[in-house]
Amino acid sequence: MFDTNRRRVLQGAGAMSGLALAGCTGEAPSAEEPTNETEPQPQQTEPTLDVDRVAAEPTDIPDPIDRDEPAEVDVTLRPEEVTAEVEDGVTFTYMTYNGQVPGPFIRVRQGDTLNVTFENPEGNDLPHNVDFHACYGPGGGAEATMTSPGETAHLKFEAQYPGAFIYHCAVPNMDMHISAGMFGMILVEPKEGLPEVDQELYIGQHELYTNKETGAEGHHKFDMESMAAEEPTYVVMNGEAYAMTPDGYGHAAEVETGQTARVFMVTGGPNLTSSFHPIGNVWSDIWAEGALSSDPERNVQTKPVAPGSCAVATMDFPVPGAVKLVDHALSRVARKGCMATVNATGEERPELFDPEPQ
Ligand SMILES: [Cu+2]
Repeated sequence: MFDTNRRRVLQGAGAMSGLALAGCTGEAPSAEEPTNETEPQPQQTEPTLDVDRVAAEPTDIPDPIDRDEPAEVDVTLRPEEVTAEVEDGVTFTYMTYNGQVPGPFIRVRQGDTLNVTFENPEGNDLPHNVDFHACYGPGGGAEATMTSPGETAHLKFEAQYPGAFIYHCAVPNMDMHISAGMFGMILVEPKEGLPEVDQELYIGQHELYTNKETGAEGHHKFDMESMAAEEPTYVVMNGEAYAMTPDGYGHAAEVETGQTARVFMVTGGPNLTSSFHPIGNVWSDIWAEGALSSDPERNVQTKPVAPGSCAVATMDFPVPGAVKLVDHALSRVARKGCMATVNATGEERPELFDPEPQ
């Protein structure tokens, strides 16, 4: 599907703007310009912050669907190019859907029709689009939504099959755009709905490839070479290093012991598979690939979530304490920013877990 569409997307991009094609050779907006040392160069100014936070709020998920009939659902996606912090003192110019990474959580029911408005803001530098994996149709809608800055496109499709699916930018430099943050999840609930849980969480993992060392202060520019080599500077959950931990914005969620939580996980990549694991817990049920038509696997420790795929998992919290959600390729956790925590509070249960047995 990709290959047959790619040429046409390339042609479309070329017709609308040379920027995307220029980017193919590495002349992306943040790439280094050659300098002429005999002439004075203009003062290089570092981009200023556009937003305080690019990390999607993990609990910002539409409510479960309470309908027996199909509906038409309006969705507006705006590709927004914003400079924000990856961690304290480190800035990066992200490409996002609606200013957050991952993009807005879209929730529909099998059989619903989506009316998508795709608004590429005037102030952007690049063309963008969206490919929904929940969509039967060329490029998942990528060609229909291909827009240059200042253009708006519309797409209508029926979500015919249930599951949790990624959506992502699919311009010619799609790896760069996804790595800069352009991915999110669309959940197509089965007609019968999902089992009830107490909390739902939205987590997206992806890699940032920059021209500086991990943690080096200042503005990091996008780096094509390290992306081609698949050697990321950061591997993050929800766009920023350790955003959803007590060192960042706080726990991804607070639960009480005895409650259940459902984690919606999407791996944007563009290159690395997440070995998704809850430290001090287990995936009680997990629908690999987000394939909700299948039966879940039970009590799974670590589940690969490939780039361009999702997982839907439930967790139980019989005892209190923080659970760390990680990619079990642990150098990404220890050195590159990849962790989110969920904190369970409640009565100690020494008969189940006793850290200081007498
Ligand atoms: Cu894009």
